Amino acid sequence: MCGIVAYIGPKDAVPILLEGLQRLEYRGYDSAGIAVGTKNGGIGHRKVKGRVADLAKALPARLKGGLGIGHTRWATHGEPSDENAHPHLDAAERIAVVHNGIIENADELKDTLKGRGVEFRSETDTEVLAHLIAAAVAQGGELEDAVRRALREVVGTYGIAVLDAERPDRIVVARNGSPIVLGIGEKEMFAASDVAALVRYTRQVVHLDDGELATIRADGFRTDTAKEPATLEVEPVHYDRAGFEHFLRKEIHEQPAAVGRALRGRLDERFHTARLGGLNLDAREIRGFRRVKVLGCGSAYYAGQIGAQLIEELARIPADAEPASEFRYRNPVVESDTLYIAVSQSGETYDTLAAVQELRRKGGRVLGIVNGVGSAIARECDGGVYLHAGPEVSVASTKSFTATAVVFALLAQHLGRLHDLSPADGRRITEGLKALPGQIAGILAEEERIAALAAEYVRYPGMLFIGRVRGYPVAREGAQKLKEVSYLHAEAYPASELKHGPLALVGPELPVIAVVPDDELLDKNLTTLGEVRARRGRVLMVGHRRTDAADDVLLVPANEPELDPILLSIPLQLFAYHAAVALGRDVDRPRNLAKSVTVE
Ligand code: HGA
Repeated sequence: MCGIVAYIGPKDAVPILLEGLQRLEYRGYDSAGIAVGTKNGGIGHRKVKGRVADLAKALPARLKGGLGIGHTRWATHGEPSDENAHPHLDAAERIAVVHNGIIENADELKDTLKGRGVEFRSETDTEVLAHLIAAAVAQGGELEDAVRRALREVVGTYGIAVLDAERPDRIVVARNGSPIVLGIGEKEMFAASDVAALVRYTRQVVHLDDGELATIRADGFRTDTAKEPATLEVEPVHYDRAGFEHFLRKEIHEQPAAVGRALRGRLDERFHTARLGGLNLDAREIRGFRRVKVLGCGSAYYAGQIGAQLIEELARIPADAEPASEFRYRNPVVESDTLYIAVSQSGETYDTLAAVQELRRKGGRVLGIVNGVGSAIARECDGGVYLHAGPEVSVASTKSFTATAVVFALLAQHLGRLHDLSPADGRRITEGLKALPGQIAGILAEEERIAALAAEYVRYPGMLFIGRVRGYPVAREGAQKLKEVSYLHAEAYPASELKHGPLALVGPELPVIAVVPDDELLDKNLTTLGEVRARRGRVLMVGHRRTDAADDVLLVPANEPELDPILLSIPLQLFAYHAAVALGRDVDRPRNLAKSVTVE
């Protein structure tokens, strides 16, 4: 959330900042702004409520400079407005700051600064940083030291970039809880919240550690600790819509390839298990775990719930999933014989990162299942598995959800084969995994029919999603997708819970979307559907066979029962997407949401 970009070099910074902000817009889109060091030695800036495109229109032609910082905002303190947009400047307009994060003691600091005669122009927490840094700079010394001194007064999280009109040879960046990555160019340097803003210009990057400060100059960079640049493997094309009208639809259709990548080189057909190189755990250590706890937020949590079920089924180790945000605040009991698994697409989700840090502090063993290579969570964990799903730009997650479930299946197979999963069952899972890309492509080919159903169902004010056991996390993710992008009210319940409360809501105005795999619970599920229809509730079933118990059926091919949740989720992604399109929603920029939740 909130995107930061910075540039210093021989070119005009403005188009580079704008291009970077466009690429980061999925992180926040309520307002945007840039500040540049101008030829006459001052800072020129412009910031507006709205999108990066609105900012581009509002920029005066004379705004040019060889260094600059930019920001796209997702408000936490103060409504979206021109004044609250970043960058924030001190009264003399010597210092400009962009910020991702939350300054928790901003009110106190504001009172102190006001006492010293500082006038605030915005309602943000960020503005205190501009005034604190300006005050520190006024005491003399290097900009870096002034920023460090100012940050010592701050409690909270930040990724920041700082411009000083009187030091036009550098930009200072720092991170604590919110990501900052440096990009190394030919006699030019970049910094950003996310590599998406950099890939057009460079493949050489350096990830800052928490608590670290860095300086970028046209001819290089300096970090607190010595760092080897990493080479990015993503292509700029991954951040384009490639002919699709929305990133969400593009990424739904990328799933056969994403699953193929998640599986590549990881199927061990000799021992009917999975080869997972980065776990950093030997067989004996793995056999010592008595319990597995999966942590994640939003769709990562629901994918984690599928994962916990897979581990319990295939490895027979008790496993459950919990929202990372709840876990970190409840003073968790950390057990040495529990394997903790943190799930995050970006690898920067603040609540999940905080949970990992709490676990590590208490000596817990944590694996990361993460898409963002080199991200904070990936670096903080003892080991882990990358999704290799490719960059996910859509705010509503799809391919990383699916790839996470696939990686969990591999992990569960691996743990299972170290316990009592037979070679025959191991082989069954391997064959099932190999079939997934083709089966997903088959489901995607049904898009037209799913779109037609979605267009019909949007006339209802909301929908209830239900599923039993393997179907339940699928129902939760289905409801999540629908509410995220269509804004229709959608809730998920275990099918067995329906008659304990939510059935009171069911009637001609509230349809039920039922996830019904063809497993040992089929008859129970069909009975539940009968109970819904007896109350004149319309039923859309996602499952493996046609039945009179539902009004509408979306069929998916059967796989091994343990892997069914992966396939059952796919039609519900398309259903949510087409519901949102039918309602004319801004699919890639759903209201109030942003990707990569780097604030708590
Ligand atoms: N607190 C700042 C930055 C918000 C942010 O980082 N969002 O992700 C603000 O409200 O402007």
